[in-house]
Amino acid sequence: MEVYGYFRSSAAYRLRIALNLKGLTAEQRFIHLRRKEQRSPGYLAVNPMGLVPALVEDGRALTQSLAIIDYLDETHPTPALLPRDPFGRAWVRSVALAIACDIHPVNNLRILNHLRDGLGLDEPARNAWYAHWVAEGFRGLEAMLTASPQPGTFCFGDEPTLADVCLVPQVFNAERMNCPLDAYPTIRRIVAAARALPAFQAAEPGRQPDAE
Ligand SMILES: N[C@@H](CCC(=O)N[C@@H](CS)C(=O)NCC(=O)O)C(=O)O
Repeated sequence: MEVYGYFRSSAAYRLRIALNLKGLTAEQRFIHLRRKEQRSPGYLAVNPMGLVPALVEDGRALTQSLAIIDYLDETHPTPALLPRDPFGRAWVRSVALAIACDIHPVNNLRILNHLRDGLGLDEPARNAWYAHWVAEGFRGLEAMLTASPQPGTFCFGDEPTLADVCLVPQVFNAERMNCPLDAYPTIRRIVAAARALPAFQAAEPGRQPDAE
């Protein structure tokens, strides 16, 4: 199994956490996003969308971090990253999708680059854009998590799920961009608990071989 990623990519970070939680190892291939290696013909042959992560197994490629994690959860069911009951599964997915579909994409590197190169926004304006969408997304996430149908140490109960796998990297991004997090005590509590786990620690961007 080969995983294409970049240390600072939060989507790749999700996949690293999931692999670690399941005790799986993969050969790492590093795609340097700031050098635009995601647009190289070689990588576009793996993921035509030009985004990381991607997973290649037996010569077949999978893209989209959540689809890859679903695949790993089905092929390596223990420990499960989704609850057993249908409502719990859907709820955990709703948190993961709120992050992966509603929060993450608007602050992705290519969007920020387009704000700079296509629309001429200066750095303070780009940072304000970033902080606005973090605040908007985290406001909703905080309310969702505070009303978790299974309150516990993590987003849903006392075992980490796909929701935590997505939450921790998103908070890392927000911290890196100096977004204030005081208004989100539930998010901070859950992330602190997850960060205490070795599987989450080993996936941290600063611990990756391509970290700068
Ligand atoms: N929905 C995709 C998002 C992938 C994605 O946006 N990856 C970012 C890094 S977190 C990327 O490759 N960005 C490169 C770019 O914006 O050019 C997933 O979950 O895998």
